[in-house]
Amino acid sequence: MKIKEIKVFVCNPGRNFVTVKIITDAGIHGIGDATLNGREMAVVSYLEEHVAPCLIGRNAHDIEDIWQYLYKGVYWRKGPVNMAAVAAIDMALWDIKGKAAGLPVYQLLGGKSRQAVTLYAHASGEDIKDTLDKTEELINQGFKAVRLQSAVPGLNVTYGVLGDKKDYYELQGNRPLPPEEAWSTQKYFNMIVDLFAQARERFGNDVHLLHDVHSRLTPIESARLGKLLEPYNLMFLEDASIAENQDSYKVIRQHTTTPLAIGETYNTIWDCKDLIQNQLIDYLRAAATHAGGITALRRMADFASIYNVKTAPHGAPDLSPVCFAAHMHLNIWAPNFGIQEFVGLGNEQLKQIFKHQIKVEQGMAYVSDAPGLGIEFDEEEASKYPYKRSYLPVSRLEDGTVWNW
Ligand code: CS2
Ligand code: MG
Repeated sequence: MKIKEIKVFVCNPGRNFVTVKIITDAGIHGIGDATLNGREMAVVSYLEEHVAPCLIGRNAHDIEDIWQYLYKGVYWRKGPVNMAAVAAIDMALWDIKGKAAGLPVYQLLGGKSRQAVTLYAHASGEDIKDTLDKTEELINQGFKAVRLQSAVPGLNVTYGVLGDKKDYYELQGNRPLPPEEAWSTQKYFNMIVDLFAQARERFGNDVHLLHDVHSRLTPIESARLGKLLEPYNLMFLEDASIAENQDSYKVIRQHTTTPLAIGETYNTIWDCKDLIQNQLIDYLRAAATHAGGITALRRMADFASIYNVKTAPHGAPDLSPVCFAAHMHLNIWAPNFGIQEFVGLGNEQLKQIFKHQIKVEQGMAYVSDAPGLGIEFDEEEASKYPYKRSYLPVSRLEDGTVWNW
């Protein structure tokens, strides 16, 4: 079965998504997610100009060889643009192989290790009470795990908090230039421990609580936060410090037993190998779209399982439903699956473009048994929502120093 054509689509049903479609000479096609938030067109150009021409005529069944060809054959390996392109091709090829076999992708990985995928939802608020009220709503919907992010008093904007926006699409989708947001670690520390103390006071110990530090603390500040949060038994503290410096996690680990999660910005196993084998983290957040697709995440999950590190795939609003579908197959298979981030099944436009049968009930997601990834992309519907440049924010300390957003 030969690759006959590769098409790349960019649509903006509230925010930009990049979708790859591989069409074979057998009339079977597959789709993949190549969305790199704020740098979408770099991936589009990479795919159209440098990847697609090399793949036409190749056997669509040779997923591993194509992955190796695109990874080792490029010389300038790794990186978010390159690996998002590799990821999309890889997801589409797994989709094709599943359709050709008449099997959902999880069956090709090894079948189910569980019947459903546990999700964690996002609760954010303008203050602690608002955040906890949102948390209660999610618990009442059956979610067993909730990520808490609360506005930091004294800052005009805080990561993960919607402010006056109605949803993530409105928050993320209309930034023609990078907005600049102030950050104060001191103001953050004045609030953050109280948020979790009040959460445990109000909800008890059964619900899993999580938090995303979003790389904003220095290693010793992360150690301090982890230590202060120990009484509140978080499921994990995410991106406690910057992902580039794996040595940071030696410092953090020495001081706290709060479980640590990292990986959404990682593009290959090399980015997290030392963290995993030195037991410096507890959850790996790598995403199929950013880390090279299903082939790569399967490899990372297997490596992590040797060290009892669980997977907790990234599931932010900028990962398309195609990535979520790919994660559903990986999550239902992986023996060391931990939890899946979930920000909802999207707005109405998104549901019209990306059609799937994934069910979400009581905080659990149920994978589609349709052949392949179990998701289809409506080109005509997508064409109604053209690309619109939009950036991620830039963070600055209150003295104007650029910081980690
Ligand atoms: C965040 C993401 O969901 C998360 O864990 O870190 O929302 C992140 O901010 C975005 O994916 C950036 O594009
Ligand atoms: Mg994160």
